[in-house]
Amino acid sequence: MPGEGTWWKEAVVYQIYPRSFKDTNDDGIGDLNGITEKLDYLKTLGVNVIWLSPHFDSPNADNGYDIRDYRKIMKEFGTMADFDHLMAEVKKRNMRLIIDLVVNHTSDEHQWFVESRKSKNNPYRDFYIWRDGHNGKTPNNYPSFFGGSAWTLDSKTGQYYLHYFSSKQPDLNWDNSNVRKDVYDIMRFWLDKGVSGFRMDVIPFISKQPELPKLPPATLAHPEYVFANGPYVHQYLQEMNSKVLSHYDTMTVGEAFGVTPEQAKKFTDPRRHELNMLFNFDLVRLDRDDWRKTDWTLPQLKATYTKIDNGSGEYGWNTSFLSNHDNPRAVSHFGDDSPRWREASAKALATMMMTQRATPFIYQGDELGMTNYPFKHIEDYEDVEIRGQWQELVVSGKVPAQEFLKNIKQTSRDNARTPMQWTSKANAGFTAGNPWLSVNPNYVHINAAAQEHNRDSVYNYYRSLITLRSKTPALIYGKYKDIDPANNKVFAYTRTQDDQRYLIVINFSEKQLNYSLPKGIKINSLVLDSGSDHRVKEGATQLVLQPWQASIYKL
Ligand code: TEU
Ligand code: CA
Repeated sequence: MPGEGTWWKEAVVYQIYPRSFKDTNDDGIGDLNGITEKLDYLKTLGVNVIWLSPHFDSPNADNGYDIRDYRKIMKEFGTMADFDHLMAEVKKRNMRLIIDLVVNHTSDEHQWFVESRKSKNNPYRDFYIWRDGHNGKTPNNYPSFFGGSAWTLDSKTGQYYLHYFSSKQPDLNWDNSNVRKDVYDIMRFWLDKGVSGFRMDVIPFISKQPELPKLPPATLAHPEYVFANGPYVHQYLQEMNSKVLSHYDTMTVGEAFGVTPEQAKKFTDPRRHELNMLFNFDLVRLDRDDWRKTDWTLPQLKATYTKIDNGSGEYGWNTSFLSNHDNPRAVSHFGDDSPRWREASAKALATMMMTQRATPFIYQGDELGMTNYPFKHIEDYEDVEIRGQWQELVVSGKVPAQEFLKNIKQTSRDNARTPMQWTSKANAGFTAGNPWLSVNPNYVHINAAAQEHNRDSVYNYYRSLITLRSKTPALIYGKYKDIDPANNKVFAYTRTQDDQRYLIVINFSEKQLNYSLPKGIKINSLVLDSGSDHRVKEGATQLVLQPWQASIYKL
């Protein structure tokens, strides 16, 4: 198989959202020392790469995705000495750390922007994207993802600056070679400190459309497909690769909002020397229309997996993830988070997530089957995205408050951002202070302490899956094939490498089912099962599947 033996293909990644992971100084905000404290927990889980969401100096308009100084640590998270200590402790455990590279935009408080806005001829003016208004209005009709226009008028010079996200996140001008040079220096700074690569925030957006023509009406609802298709994105990534990445042993994953599975190869085919893999959004946004929750069916989900798998082609590589800090909790989204089925469905999803031909990314807390938060009022939300949309949609009278609230309860990013549930003690053991965002009240029974020593817990099932994957090359590299795409209750697929053949069967319903395997397929043995008492005979072609049962068989 091409690429066999590549560490970042064999890795299992764990995403940490530091603000919500573990607080060690009682200010209610997670910190770097909290991560260091929990490294043994992660080592025991079996993950070997940590992706750290932004840890840089930031005014936190978007929780660190607005960076003021790329070479400083966010003061709430600690100091550079804390970072160096964390780095050393990660290495001591033979783990690796990748960090978030957020360079489509900076904070408006970054020194480059502070300079840039001073005058039209400031040396940093061209670090950002400034335009005159058009007939007294914004330069074009670009919307911001966080509500309102993507343009803000700056009174100092009377020009508008571009920001795809909040007005506190001005977009950098990558067509300026000085911007690129400075970004590459930042990357080297962190690589030289020992990080093993980057998750790159909205990286396909770095190349803007020449002349910034206005968006035709058909693209207005999903401008990401226009933003991700600027003419120089591949040229810039190749330059970044040759100038920086190729000189280190790195892993790179691009957040590919606006990139279709068909376009993925152009980023990840190693012969093109750009990135290793992408986060494709088609799965996590399967049942989404912007902030609205829509329906999904199992055949649609399966078709998406097949499309993503095909998209990487023979040479490219994929990621597998069901949640992150921008999406609701996996079990609430794709499983059933009611007390009766939460654990079984969380295990079923874990099985699916961990057996794709891709590097798995586990989002903090998903290994415990943490759930969405029971939001009630708009005041319960903290996210800049929700506050912006509330202004644009509800305050303006376009959408009734109840309708908006009903949807965002399921789709809001804050669902995934509530503090990590460590114990059944006050504030889930996350902090001895006042948590920055409310702890999910279900921490009393959903927490790490309760699961670590329970053989049947979601946490220990993840451990088994990780162990199995790391010793089974076919589950990492093997060819992926959906063997029953139309079935709307059962997801069954094979992973094949030479004569090694595995079958994964997942019951996506709360009913017991009799399942006849497609013709020509018979079980050799059971390898791993999400329940405890399932038996299957050698040669079996019929299975009795328990509700939400997930099993891995050898064929
Ligand atoms: O997110 C990119 C992104 O476009 C979406 O996931 C976005 O957050 C939103 O949900 C679209 O409606 C990245 C980061 O992951 C996110 O946390 C940041 O807010 C965003 O970029 C800006 O840096
Ligand atoms: Ca703290």
